[in-house]
Amino acid sequence: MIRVGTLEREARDLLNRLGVADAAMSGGARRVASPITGETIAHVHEAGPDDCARAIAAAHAAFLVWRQEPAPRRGELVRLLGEELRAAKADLGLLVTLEAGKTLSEGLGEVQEMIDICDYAVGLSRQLFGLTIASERPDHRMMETWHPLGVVGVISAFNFPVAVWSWNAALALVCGDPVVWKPSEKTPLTALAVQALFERAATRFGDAPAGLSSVLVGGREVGEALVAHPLVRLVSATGSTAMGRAVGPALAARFARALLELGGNNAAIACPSADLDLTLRGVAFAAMGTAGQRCTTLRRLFLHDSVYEAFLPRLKAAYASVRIGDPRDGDTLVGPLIDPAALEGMERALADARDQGGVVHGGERAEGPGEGIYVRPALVEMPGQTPVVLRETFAPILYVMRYSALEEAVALNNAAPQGLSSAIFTNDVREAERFCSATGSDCGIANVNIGPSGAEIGGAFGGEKETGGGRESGSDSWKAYMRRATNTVNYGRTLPLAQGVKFDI
Ligand code: UN1
Repeated sequence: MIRVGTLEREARDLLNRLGVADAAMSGGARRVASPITGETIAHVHEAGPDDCARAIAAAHAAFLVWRQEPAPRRGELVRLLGEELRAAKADLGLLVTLEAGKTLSEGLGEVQEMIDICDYAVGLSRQLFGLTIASERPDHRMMETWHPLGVVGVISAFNFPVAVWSWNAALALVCGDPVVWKPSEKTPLTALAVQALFERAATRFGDAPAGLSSVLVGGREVGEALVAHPLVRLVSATGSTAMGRAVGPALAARFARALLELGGNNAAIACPSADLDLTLRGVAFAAMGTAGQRCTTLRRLFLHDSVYEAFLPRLKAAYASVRIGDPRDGDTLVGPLIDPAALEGMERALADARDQGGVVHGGERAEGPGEGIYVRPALVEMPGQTPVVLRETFAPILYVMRYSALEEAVALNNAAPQGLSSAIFTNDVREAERFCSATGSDCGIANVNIGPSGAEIGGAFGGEKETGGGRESGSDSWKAYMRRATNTVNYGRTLPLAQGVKFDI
């Protein structure tokens, strides 16, 4: 259904319901467009240098109070945030769809991911355990204690406009750290909405210090302010490898922590024993879902010689028939690209692929409402892993190649400069285990019989090489948000020195 010209009102209604004050927007200079139709849906105020300095100072003042709050009580605030998110799921999910162009199912899924990480963090607030370590000296005990770190800066990307904040914020808050957030300049509305929900939770909590969570809408200069400020102890940044190359060294120069979640050029291998029905579904979602705009999107597919002829026509048929259109319509699977620059990047990559011997299926403009940029996802048969295949293009392009031996496929998987996610489709336990082993995939995520995208929050999320090395979300990722103290306690009456050193005065 084509509905043009109503999005601004729809966005305003949603923002009102979510508790965003008109003052946060009216008279603002930054235009926010919906990728659904390309139309303007709001203008928002931008933070200037003074706003950044003020937010960071307030966050630091909050830190001095919040770090003294027992961790399980900090968890109570995150529990309330989870309740607010549950109550607002429908509205916030739709706002994600309006602002980022994801299908409604994926917009709601993103909010569910926020709820899940809140639940996780609440449990974690009672499990910030340290180790007790055997001392080599008599009457001594060694232990580790984990303390709040300080102000955490979060820089997030348009494609997961709210979930990535929550992976960081839910953990940071239970760990005792305030959060200052610079959302993508393409998606400030969802950030303002999340901040409003946080404030509701904080009001119900009662005595949360002001400045515990804040949003700074703006461009590169806001990110630079976070990265440069001496009171920001950790910056968690999601985005391009180019951005990471600027952020990482700047943080290193002042010995602050960097948690980088950068590019991905994720591959899947379909082996001779693969269940091809399951492979087809796994590949289709991972490559075409979110219009190819996840950092975990499947971009390279290696098909064994023995399955190539059987599988490729089925995949081509899925590409030719996938439903593209308004992401608010329930049967749409592929929504719009985020902006014209994304289309340019896609067209450039397809032209390069043709030059490098590729045969392109799809990739043309598709029907959609208004000025939204809709494309048919592209499937490209490549003669080998040429330079364009090794370049991450943030668009729905899947390069398909052949292989004949698993070692060769693993080497191809690992040849990308990035190392985020990967998958193998096989029913051969040797192949599956090899892929997950030290000599298998070199990525932070290596899956068996599921695609590379759509990770759950329970595992650590992130990757190696040009992906940046950071880990967010589950497992022991919380440790990045705390400082570790090793305590050696002597409960004896003598002072033996370690390593048998003598120093008798
Ligand atoms: C991203 O694209 O930045 O694993 C994050 C996934 C999601 C997160 C993607 N849970 O696809």
